[in-house]
Amino acid sequence: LAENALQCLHDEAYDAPYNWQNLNHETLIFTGGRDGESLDGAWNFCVDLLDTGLRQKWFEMAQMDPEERIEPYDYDPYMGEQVVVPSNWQMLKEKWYFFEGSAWYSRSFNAASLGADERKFLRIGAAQYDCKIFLNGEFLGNHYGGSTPFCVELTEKLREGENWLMLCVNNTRTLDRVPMRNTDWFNYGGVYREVELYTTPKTFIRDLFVSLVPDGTYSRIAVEAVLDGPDAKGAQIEIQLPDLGINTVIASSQDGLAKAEIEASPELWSPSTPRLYDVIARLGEDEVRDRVGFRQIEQVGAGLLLNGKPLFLRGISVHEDDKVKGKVTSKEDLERRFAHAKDLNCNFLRLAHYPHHEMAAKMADELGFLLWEEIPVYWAIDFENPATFKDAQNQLIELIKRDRNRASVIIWSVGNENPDTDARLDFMRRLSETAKQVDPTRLTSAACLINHAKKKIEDRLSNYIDVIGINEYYGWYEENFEDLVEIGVNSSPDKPVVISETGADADISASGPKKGLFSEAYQTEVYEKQIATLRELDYVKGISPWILYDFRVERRQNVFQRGGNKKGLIDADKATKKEAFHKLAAFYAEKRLEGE
Ligand code: GCB
Repeated sequence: LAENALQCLHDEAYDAPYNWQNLNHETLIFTGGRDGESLDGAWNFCVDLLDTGLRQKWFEMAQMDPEERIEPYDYDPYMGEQVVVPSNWQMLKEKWYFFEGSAWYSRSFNAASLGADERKFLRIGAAQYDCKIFLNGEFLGNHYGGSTPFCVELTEKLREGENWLMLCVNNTRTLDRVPMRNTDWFNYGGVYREVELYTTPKTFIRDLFVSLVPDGTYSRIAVEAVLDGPDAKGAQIEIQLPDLGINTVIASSQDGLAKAEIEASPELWSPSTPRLYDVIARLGEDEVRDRVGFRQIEQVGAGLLLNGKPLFLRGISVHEDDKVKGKVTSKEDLERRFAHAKDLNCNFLRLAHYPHHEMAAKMADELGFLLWEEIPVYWAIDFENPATFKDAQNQLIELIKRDRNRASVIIWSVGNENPDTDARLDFMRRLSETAKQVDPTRLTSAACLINHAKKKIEDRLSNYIDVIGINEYYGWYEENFEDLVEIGVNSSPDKPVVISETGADADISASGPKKGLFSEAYQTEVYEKQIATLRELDYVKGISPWILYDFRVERRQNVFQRGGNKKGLIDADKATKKEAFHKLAAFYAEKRLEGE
């Protein structure tokens, strides 16, 4: 008791020793072509609203029969309730629906003894939001950010035989996080993407970036590999692209970086010809693989060019959300998503407002869709706070490192609808610069601001990004449609504009209205007017209306919303299309005929 009381006096310090944020983009490993050992399936689970676990150090508890224990204790890490990983706890039991706080996951796994030349890594696809990892009673690391993968090396800590892994995952919305407390999507918690173990040689390929040199000649492929381990310096890495007849060796420099530009004339990747090439990289016994498309995306004045040809983005925005599974993404879910995008005659998807499952971009590569990927720098976050910047920047780098071999991804978006303050400008300008440093082959964007008083696109951030995203809700939040026309006249941006959002709610359930706001008829009318107006704005180089499916959100509770944002062109059942779906599909069919 005394100890507990003392801890209460120093409450703010209870989790300090576990908050290193040492699991970040630097500890990620490249997993393409590697065989992982899945740790998905049943894990022991317990919610911990008061963070007692960190205070009492539950992770240190010895494995013993409960009847043998000589101290009182509040948790059974080796037994108790079970959940399936990946999952969001909100979707599993009603009592966890609005739970925000820490939850503990634990399970054992067996490990053979590691060979002298082996290393072992744990990779977690995503955990919302703060995840602390403990192995055999010891704290190994902590990751911030709810939608990007992270890795921790287990090599030195692994035991032969049974090992106990424990995760403390916290989804509390706080002022310093990215996003912070107020969003328009549901705050799902938990380990909701795959968990795997990987074994590599001591010196191995930590990262591999393969791209077309963006110089307009389409004649060189850039390869950049990061080698890690005692023999990384000066090591020889073999790169093969069999279909291009490439088989070459690159020597790494003193810091283990192997870089080269290789002459090649690949068939270019585009939505109509989504050609991918097998890439194999070998370093001694280590081998990784990927399938990579080669193409060039450019911003030239107010134009967007793909492989030198003008491009119009026929898009749709999409959240990662499912009525039954929450944020857990399956192959079937993504296949349905892309099939719906195809029905809409889209060539583009905006994956809002955070990094989606990595399978989405892999599928887009194969199927031929262009993607906008984004980090959750959403609305007003703590732009003044250096720790918040570090977190946002890390999420951005983790996303880029994960997906920069994906031809489908053309835009890194550094945020959405943020107030135009000095601190925000500095914060987001630096994010855009970071994206360019980590990946000089793609464009940057953000959903910028309209000055409604001046009826003009006006946002200082637009000077520091390549594509100006605009969310405009004429016919919904803004009543007067004529203003949109005026904005068109008043703005003459020197960069391409993409209408990253527009739309209106429609409740198509039996209790939905038949006319006026929230009716299907009203949503259709908004789309008709939007389409008519946007046809006239020649600097608009694409649109991604809001949104493909209705989605769950805590803050929408009126009689028609009932806990959901109903701006979907398809109901949350992911099957029933609304009338506006067909209007947009017809517009896009026309645009496609125009060759755009
Ligand atoms: C927006 C936000 C998006 C919301 C949408 C809405 O501007 O970017 O996250 O869901 O509006 O429905 O209000």
